[in-house]
Amino acid sequence: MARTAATLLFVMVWLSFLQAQPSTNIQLNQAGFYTHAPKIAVVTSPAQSGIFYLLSADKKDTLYKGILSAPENSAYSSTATSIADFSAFSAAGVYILFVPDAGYSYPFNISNDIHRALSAASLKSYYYQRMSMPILPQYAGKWARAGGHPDKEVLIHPSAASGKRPAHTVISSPGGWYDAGDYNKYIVNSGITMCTLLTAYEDFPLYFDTLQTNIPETGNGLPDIINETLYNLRWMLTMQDPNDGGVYHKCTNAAFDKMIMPAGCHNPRYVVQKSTAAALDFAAVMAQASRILVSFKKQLPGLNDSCLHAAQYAWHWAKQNPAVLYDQRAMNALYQPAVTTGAYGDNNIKDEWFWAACELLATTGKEAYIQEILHYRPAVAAIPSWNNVAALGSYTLLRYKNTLSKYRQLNLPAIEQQVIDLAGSLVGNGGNRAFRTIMGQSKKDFIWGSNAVAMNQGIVLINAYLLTKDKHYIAAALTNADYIMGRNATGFCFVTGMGSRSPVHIHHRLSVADGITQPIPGLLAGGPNPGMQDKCKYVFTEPETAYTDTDCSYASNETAINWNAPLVYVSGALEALQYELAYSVRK
Ligand code: G3I
Ligand code: 9MR
Repeated sequence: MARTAATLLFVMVWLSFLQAQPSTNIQLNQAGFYTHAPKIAVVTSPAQSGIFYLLSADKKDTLYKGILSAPENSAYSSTATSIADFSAFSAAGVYILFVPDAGYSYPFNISNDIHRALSAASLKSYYYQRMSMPILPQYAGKWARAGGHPDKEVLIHPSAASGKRPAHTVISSPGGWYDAGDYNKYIVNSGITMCTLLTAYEDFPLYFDTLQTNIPETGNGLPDIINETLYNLRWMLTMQDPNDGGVYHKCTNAAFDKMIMPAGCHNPRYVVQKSTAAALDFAAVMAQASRILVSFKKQLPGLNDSCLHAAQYAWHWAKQNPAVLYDQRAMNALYQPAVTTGAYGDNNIKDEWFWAACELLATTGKEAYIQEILHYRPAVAAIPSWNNVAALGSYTLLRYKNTLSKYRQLNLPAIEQQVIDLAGSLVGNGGNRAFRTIMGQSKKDFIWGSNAVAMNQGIVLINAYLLTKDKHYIAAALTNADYIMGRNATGFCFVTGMGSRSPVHIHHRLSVADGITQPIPGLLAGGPNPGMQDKCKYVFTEPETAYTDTDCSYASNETAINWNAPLVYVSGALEALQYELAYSVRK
């Protein structure tokens, strides 16, 4: 009898505990909502009764009551969804949603700077990725650590041997960021990353001028987004062979380091084969950096000139070596040691030619580059990725269209139309109906690094806004921030340390090996990827749910610099533009 009573008591306590827990069946941006923006939550519990309530944070007051939309089936998982739309409510504060059959949501904010913390954390994440220097407690708190991978003695891999630098020559290539969860650095992936961060600054200088991230350089008269990118830029400069202008494809171990801290890593480091993609990506970044650094000549005398010289020298090498592709398998058949780290091999480098030519034209105004722009211009615009960088060139031509329009042969209106058409196609089909996001309306969105697809879609949409001033595009970009922050079929806010339920077991050597439970904050996880190439255990395997918060999963739960960069761009852009969203809410 006593035992039955004890069991009953246990069940009652457990039930009340469960009731007090936020429901995992209400998916929303876990940071919250801009005061004047649309506000949507998605209910994914099987039984949906039709009504939802907006409550004060203490659950005592009901502030808004609404009707859930009829359930509909999601296209890329077996999830049924109902929409709770409370866009008409706009008072700032902290709130909870209550849905009778689903329970209480996580608490969330309504405010005018809802993504400011995300914007700062996503930029700060690059400080934690810095190589060859200690990460100090006054900037990193409990994530402080010793330095590692000094890269002052890096070997020329036999694949990279040249007359003046035979195999095993020692060069110095310190600094830069770790690429991702691994400890290597890759020029190709640095290319799109640097461009995206520098472009965030070019597009929204006033916002980024004031965004401080508490890094060692903060307060030195340069914006922190520039301070941070300079750390990787200086490394990139070491990757150019001063004897011919060629650029090594990567600086790497032969094989991935174990899951240990940097200070314990002592494997030999190599620079491997020069490639045309590396030279062109390098040229593009250096050309872009050069024109931005003109504004900071006082603080950084000579650096803009050095960058421009480096860009032109790499371009010159590419012209002489126009089709040196990086094929790791072929390279390993010829040289020892075999290199098995990330390849970033790309067999179509038309877009790299286009991008580099666009950046060089925008910076120098020299007509010589127009020939390549016309030769390699894309037929349609595409969402950028590390292996498809054409849109980066288009964005730049359009950013400088006032000065470049005199080159009528560029036909800038056609390039502009391509970007607007791409944004139009993202918006035109109505997005993912079940979650009301632009992300996830095509199965093709769910690839390795799918969360970066969502953020790069966001950048296309923001560019369409900058070109047309049509504010619908900002609202569309915001739906993808909502996706990243929790309004998705997994229910995760995909940025470490943000929101109420975010990845804890990210595939990230620094976060796994440091012995600290919480991962390094501000990192964007790769996201759903039904490819599941890591062969880890996935509980859910459909396109929009194939995500697992385990450190085994490099195919869905790694982080990478090229994924975080568009998050920095989009979160900053939304902060800069949020006041434009007022139009989109019906009162
Ligand atoms: O290009 C094909 C396309 O034609 C085809 O339709 C599609 C079908 O799945 O696949 C495409 O290739 C994919 C390729 O990325 C380009 O998108 C591969 O399947 C996919 O496996 C490959 O994933 C890359 C992964 O490395 C493996 O090479 C990711 O994009 C890339 O972000 C990732 O990068 C790694 C580095 O190598 C090492 N450091 C960590 C970093 C992040 O995981
Ligand atoms: O940690 C590596 C990660 O950065 C890469 O994206 C991934 C794919 O190249 O590879 C990871 O390393 C794994 C390796 O490929 C296979 N053995 C296990 C490694 C992870 O511990």
